[in-house]
Amino acid sequence: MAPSFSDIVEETRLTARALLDYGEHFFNPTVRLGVTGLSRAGKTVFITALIHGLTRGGRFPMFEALASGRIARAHLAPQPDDAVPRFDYETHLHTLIEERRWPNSTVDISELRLVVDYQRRNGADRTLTIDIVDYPGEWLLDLPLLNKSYGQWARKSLILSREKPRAHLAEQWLAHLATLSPEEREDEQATRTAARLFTEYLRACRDERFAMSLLPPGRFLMPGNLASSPALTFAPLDVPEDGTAPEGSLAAFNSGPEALHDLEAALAGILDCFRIGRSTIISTLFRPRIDRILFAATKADHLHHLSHDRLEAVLRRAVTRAVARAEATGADIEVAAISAVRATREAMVARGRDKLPSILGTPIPGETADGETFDGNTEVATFPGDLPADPEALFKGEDAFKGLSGATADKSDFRFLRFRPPLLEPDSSGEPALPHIRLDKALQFLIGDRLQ
Ligand SMILES: Nc1nc2c(ncn2[C@@H]2O[C@H](COP(=O)(O)OP(=O)(O)OP(=O)(O)O)[C@@H](O)[C@H]2O)c(=O)[nH]1
Ligand SMILES: [Mg+2]
Repeated sequence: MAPSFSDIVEETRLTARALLDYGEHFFNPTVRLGVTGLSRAGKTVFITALIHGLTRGGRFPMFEALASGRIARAHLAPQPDDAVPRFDYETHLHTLIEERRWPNSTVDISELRLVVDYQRRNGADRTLTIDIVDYPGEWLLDLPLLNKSYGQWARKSLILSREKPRAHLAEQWLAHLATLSPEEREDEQATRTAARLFTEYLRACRDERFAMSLLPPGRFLMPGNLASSPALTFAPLDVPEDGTAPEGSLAAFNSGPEALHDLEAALAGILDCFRIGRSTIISTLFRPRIDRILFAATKADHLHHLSHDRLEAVLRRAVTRAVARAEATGADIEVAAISAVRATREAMVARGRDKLPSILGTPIPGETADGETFDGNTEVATFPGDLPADPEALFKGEDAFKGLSGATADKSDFRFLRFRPPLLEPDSSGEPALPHIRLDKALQFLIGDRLQ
């Protein structure tokens, strides 16, 4: 059939529109800033501090475009994706500054769009749009699930739950499991109970500080908008790794396609934000890709700056393999010890005849050290200790790092006090800037060249 006149007009309009988008995008590009890390890594704090610094004009000497005055203004704009809630920047900021508390752990994905009006070095006025996504770090635990079958996942979860130290946390769930037979008729109540007990067990593992990176799905712990939905009403059953479930059976119900489908969609969405690789002109314009990766140790304010070099060395050692993989894709890599919201100050504190490089901060109410419990109002000085000169020492042999999971609370290494966000003095502009460590350097690396 010959195209009608209106089709041709429509076609032309669409083409023109595409070209316009192309031109728009070329001169005023959009970057997506993916912030990723396990739960408690500092993603939400980082994003909040970054937005505050850009919109309010933070103290960012190393972030050239801002320091040299080429950024006219940065403001929040409606985000492009209607299906995703907006990142609650205002509440997070209020919590940090007014209440001097850290934001709550994130329970669902959210997104924010930031528009930066700036002047290029050659004088031309331009706009850079930055889209930022925040999500619960626990969801990351689910990435390996994407290429596992229900049988494989159930098998592995069961083996882990029967090992020390998890076995006693799993008792209730395992007792219930013993009453179920995978071939039995499907039974929603039994599955709900299994899912609830399994979730309680996962939560106990997390709270008891056992290595949780082995415990997907994290989506059970941070269900977001899937809370008590059928998508999360499943649990591991004692099934063979590659068996098939009889129709209508409990096993079929648990491994039903709908159960994992939504998890998969959410994860694929996150992964899309983080696709890595060299780009062609077309893919630069139409597909997200990663050309820069910053590996950050996020709470550098827990150490005196004299130790920051060592902290960076430890981080570099820890991410060696990830860096090698990322480098192969052509992305630029940087490793940095930063603090998005600096909660401490530094001082030399006399101990005996020595002067020790110490940090001062207000411990969160309820934190304890040397038998003392803090009330949340008192500032204390602590000497955080030295990291080893050779980072290898933390990874091998006798002195290997025990972390929080491998030892009891008082025996684990480098157990830091958690401090409240800093008390801020309003400056001349009224709204105080947030103190930080190298957040400007991080920004310069991540988006500096987009503002040339
Ligand atoms: N001292 C200090 N503590 C920080 C800093 N950033 C984060 N924290 C601490 O780390 C905790 C976790 O930070 P969040 O930003 O909520 O972590 P997250 O990665 O968003 O965690 P989820 O939402 O659970 O995925 C906070 O509650 C603070 O205790 C920082 O710059 N300095
Ligand atoms: Mg968070």
